[in-house]
Amino acid sequence: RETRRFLAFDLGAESGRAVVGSIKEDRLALTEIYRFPTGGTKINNHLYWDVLGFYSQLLAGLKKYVSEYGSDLDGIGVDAWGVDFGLLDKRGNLLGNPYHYRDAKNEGTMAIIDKKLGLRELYNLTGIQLLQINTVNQLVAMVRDEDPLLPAAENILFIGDLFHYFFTGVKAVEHTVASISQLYNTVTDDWEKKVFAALGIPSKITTRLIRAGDVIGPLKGELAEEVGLNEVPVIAPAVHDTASAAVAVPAVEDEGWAFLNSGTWSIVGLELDSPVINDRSYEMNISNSGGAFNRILYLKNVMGLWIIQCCKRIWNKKHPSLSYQEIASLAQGAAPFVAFIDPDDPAFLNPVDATAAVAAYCCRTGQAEVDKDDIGTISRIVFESLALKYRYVLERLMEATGSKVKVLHITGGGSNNELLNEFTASALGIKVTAGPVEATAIGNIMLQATGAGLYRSLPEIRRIIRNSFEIKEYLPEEREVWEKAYERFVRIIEEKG
Ligand code: LFR
Repeated sequence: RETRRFLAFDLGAESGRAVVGSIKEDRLALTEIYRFPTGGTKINNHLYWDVLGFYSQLLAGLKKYVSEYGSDLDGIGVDAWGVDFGLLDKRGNLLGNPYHYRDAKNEGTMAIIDKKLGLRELYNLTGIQLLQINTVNQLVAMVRDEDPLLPAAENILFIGDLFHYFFTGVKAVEHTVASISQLYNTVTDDWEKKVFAALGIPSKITTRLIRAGDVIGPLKGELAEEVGLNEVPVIAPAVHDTASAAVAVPAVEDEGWAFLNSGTWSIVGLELDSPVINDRSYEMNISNSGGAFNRILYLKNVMGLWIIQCCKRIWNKKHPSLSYQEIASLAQGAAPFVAFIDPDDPAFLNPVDATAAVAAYCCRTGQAEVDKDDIGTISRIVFESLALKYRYVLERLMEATGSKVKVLHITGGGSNNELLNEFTASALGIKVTAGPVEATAIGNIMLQATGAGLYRSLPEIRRIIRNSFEIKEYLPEEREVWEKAYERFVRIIEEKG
């Protein structure tokens, strides 16, 4: 066969997608063949992921593939958001439902970690930003709560790894997703047993590590038969979605670039050859997360479009048909620079009513009274604040590494938001490019293709991506106005009570 085909499953916090990548000569063509909603499930005060439901959806995606392309396929790989995990018992069965990282049990875990190990020591050992959502915090909560699942657990598998296991029966954890758990040492490239020991987390749960591009095993015979596929290898992408997306950044080497993968989270980062773990990176709480091809993704999480997703849910009660598109156009029509929020304020981690949380932040910081039902104003505040926060974070990434960024490449679903792209270029005062939207699925596919022997390096892959997808460019406008806005923004987020 001339055309090689790989199927990427990309699971996000809002939706899961099955995307077919067809590779012929130096071009990649993408087709989304299946999509389903994800999102958390709340039961009795805990927030979970319905992974068995997702699994049925993945099988439906495989069947859809067969109905459209036939029984031949060169590879299957799953990526997902990081930090969340399933635990397997000694017979290899899944224990309970994986918790959602926004579950409230993680509150109070930083103080425990600080007491038992020291936050600085945790950072020194792992090089990962301290965030309440991290795997280590979730496990510390389970230890604190004497969760009976933990003593019964023999293996930890992150969400994408879990589906690889369901597909193949092989227990393996891919290194990029292990790296952001904060149970992993990026320098020694292995699980960090000191963290387990200090925090009382059973280290027997550590699972064999693999790298992006490794063949995990064939899709189980009975599954292949059920969905109608011939024998097909399951090949690990970067299971951490952000690391798969980073592969698909249309960057030219040495142009002085940063990336922003924009989705539920906005991840702002630089690609480095080795980790930077020092006082500055600790103070600025920057992650040295593992990347494919042995790169380090030096990055920070910004709360991102999650805030808009939460606002939309509230507005949709009164305006059921309100779309993201309409939200953006209402924002465009609203008055500029009315007030700012710090998107990373804890008030926005899991708000009951995000529109009220935005209004309350503006009021509490003495900026303005805003009406929570004013869709244009609230969303404009969020978009402007995101753009300004990107600059704030990017300045810190540059300062800690002494590098100069000349272009920011925005990828992911959020790169569709033209207004936010314009704001970002203006806030940063540099050129911004947007696309590809499906960077994560593309990275997933290209890493599978690498495992299948098609490619050997990142520059080679990125050349094909630039060759295959349209990339838009945005240049800064109204520089002075945005400079002033930035000064105001910094004052507000640094002084807030
Ligand atoms: C993005 C992402 C981030 C991670 C967050 C929570 O989808 O994977 O990289 O910090 O979700 O897992």
